[in-house]
Amino acid sequence: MSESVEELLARNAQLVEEFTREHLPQEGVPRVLWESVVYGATGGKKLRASLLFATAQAYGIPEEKVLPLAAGIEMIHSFSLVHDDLPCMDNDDFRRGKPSLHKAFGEAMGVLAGDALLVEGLRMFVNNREFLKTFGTRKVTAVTQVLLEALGNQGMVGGQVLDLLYQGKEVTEREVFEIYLRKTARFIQAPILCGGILGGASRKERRLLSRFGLLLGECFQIKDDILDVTQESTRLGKTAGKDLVQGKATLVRVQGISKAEKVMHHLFEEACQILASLPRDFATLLALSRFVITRAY
Ligand code: GRG
Repeated sequence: MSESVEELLARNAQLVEEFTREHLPQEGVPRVLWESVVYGATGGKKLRASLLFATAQAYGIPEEKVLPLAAGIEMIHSFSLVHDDLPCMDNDDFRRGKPSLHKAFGEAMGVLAGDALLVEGLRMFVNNREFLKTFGTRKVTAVTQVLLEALGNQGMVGGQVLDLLYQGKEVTEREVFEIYLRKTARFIQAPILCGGILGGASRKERRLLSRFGLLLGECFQIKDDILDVTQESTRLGKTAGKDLVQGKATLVRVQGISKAEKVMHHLFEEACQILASLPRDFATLLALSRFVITRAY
């Protein structure tokens, strides 16, 4: 790879954000709604889109073919952040280096633009004729199912509820991983698995990609929790140090930073072994995965 991972992420971010702005319907839509949705979808690392691009690339699929899905996934991810920042959730005023959506547009728009990011995020690829023509209804239905499962009660919504229920309580490592798995890991796994599905991966390859994706998702959340206690808000683009203040159930709280780091590296090793066992060139996916555990933001 001639470009750095940071350059790759920046290039992908531009691609995804331009596509989103171009394809988000404006006709008959209140201006404030369109603007707040674009505001919510703008910024961030675009890691999930990049994971999809990298997996699809290993199956010979160029970025532009999966762009509608990449944009949709990032909009849905943005929805989770917008709602997570609301006063009734994690109550955060700062996200992606700018005021949270509800701070910029008011609380009601925080709720409504969040809703719109989910629905319009799904429409981005389900309604895209070119995407349907390229991959066919069976594959598009399969990736939609993967995303809905990752987001539903057994996925992100359930994980967020556990996150709230365990707040301020004594928790075990197992309970922490239950939150990680649902709240974060399944939606990191999803774009990787979707790339495999669209690429026609065999059942065995899909099983290995799923396992790899979950391990990477757990690494991602552990790193996120470590950064929360070690990094500055300005570098993170969100308020640092909140987990301890809010009594969040994190591995750092249960085990300390150094043990959490060891666990993360152990999970990462397992993930790398799985990727290496797959008969494809996953160099870009591997580079992105290394970024997940070494990143500073
Ligand atoms: C979205 C179905 C659904 C329900 C909403 C509010 C909520 C329920 C869930 C919150 C989930 C959440 C905020 C998980 C945390 C995952 C996490 C650490 C996200 C940060 O991801 P980055 O660092 O963000 O990739 P950027 O800004 O770079 O895109």
